[in-house]
Amino acid sequence: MKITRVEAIPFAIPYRKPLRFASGEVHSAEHVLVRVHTDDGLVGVAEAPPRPFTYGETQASIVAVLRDVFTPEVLGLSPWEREVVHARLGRTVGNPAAKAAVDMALWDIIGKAAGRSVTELLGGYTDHMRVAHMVGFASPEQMVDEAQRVRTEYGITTFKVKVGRRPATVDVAACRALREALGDDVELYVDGNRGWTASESARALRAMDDLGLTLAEELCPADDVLGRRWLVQRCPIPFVADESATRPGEVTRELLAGSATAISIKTARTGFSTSQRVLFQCEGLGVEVVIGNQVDGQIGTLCGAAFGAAHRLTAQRAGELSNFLDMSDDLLTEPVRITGGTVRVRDEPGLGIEIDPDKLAHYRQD
Ligand code: MUC
Ligand code: MG
Repeated sequence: MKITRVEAIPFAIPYRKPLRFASGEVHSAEHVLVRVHTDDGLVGVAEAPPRPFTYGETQASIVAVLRDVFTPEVLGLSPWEREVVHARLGRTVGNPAAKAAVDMALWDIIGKAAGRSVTELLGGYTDHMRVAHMVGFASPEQMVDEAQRVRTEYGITTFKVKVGRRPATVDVAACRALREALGDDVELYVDGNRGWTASESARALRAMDDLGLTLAEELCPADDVLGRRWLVQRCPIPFVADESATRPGEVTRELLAGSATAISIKTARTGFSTSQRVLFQCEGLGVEVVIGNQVDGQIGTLCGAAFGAAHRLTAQRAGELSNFLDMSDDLLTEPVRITGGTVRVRDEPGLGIEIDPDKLAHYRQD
């Protein structure tokens, strides 16, 4: 089986309401659908969500790098030769979402060829993931309303609250309002997307000490090297590295330097192959991991769920798998459903993704 063609199709689907956080905001899912074709007719599918404010990739850059740089490197290879694909794509620095989409589409093909789901191939630990919902910036009342609606409609009881605004008292008030409204049974954790300094972060953590937060993510920049290390040493809960530790080397550096004590794994930027490397690295070091969300659509959500459910360590805590709820539509013939606070992985071969041709025709931008 040989790779014969790679399609990179830009599409845009508006959000019902924008998601706002310290490093940016998302109003429309301007993603790239990646389809890898093979000579025996199997096609692998994945989605690349650019986050220009974090990694510098844009929809146009992903289409261009796939067309001009990565596709010529993989044409003629077998989808089973994943290490060769990685060695070739890895020569280019950066472009994580473009590389990850190629990797996940190859796993989709491998699953279809083997007649097994990607979750089974990766580890087969379970068939579902508990879901954590990300609550973006708004007034405390609006944030509470959203969390209550999501709990009632989808049974979700874990919430990641975006923080990192100034003054930090705004976020402290929002977290307090969420705890008071939702009670002690929900899990709350915070993600600052590098919005605060180390001292602002320390002050905010002290002010929220009684709220029972479980994780603190990227409260200040990792490049504030000594300040961040100082903060992490004082942080009473695991401090998650997300955008500061996206590759195995960065994970090692951040953890060994004492700049993080937990790691967010996002299949949108490390695919399945590198996500697995990061996961096993964290497992060996005894560090907690979270399945994060790069503001994925439903295709990306299925990828995150497939990976999370495959492994014990990722399945034991809720994964951030609900951002697609803010989108007005998606591309799948069979939409992703969250019920009882969980999402089930598809047991069809590969990722179980079928694209609705009419929806794709409607939303594609090329
Ligand atoms: C997160 O965990 O930071 C925001 C930007 C991005 O790339 O992911 C989201 C959520
Ligand atoms: Mg984050």
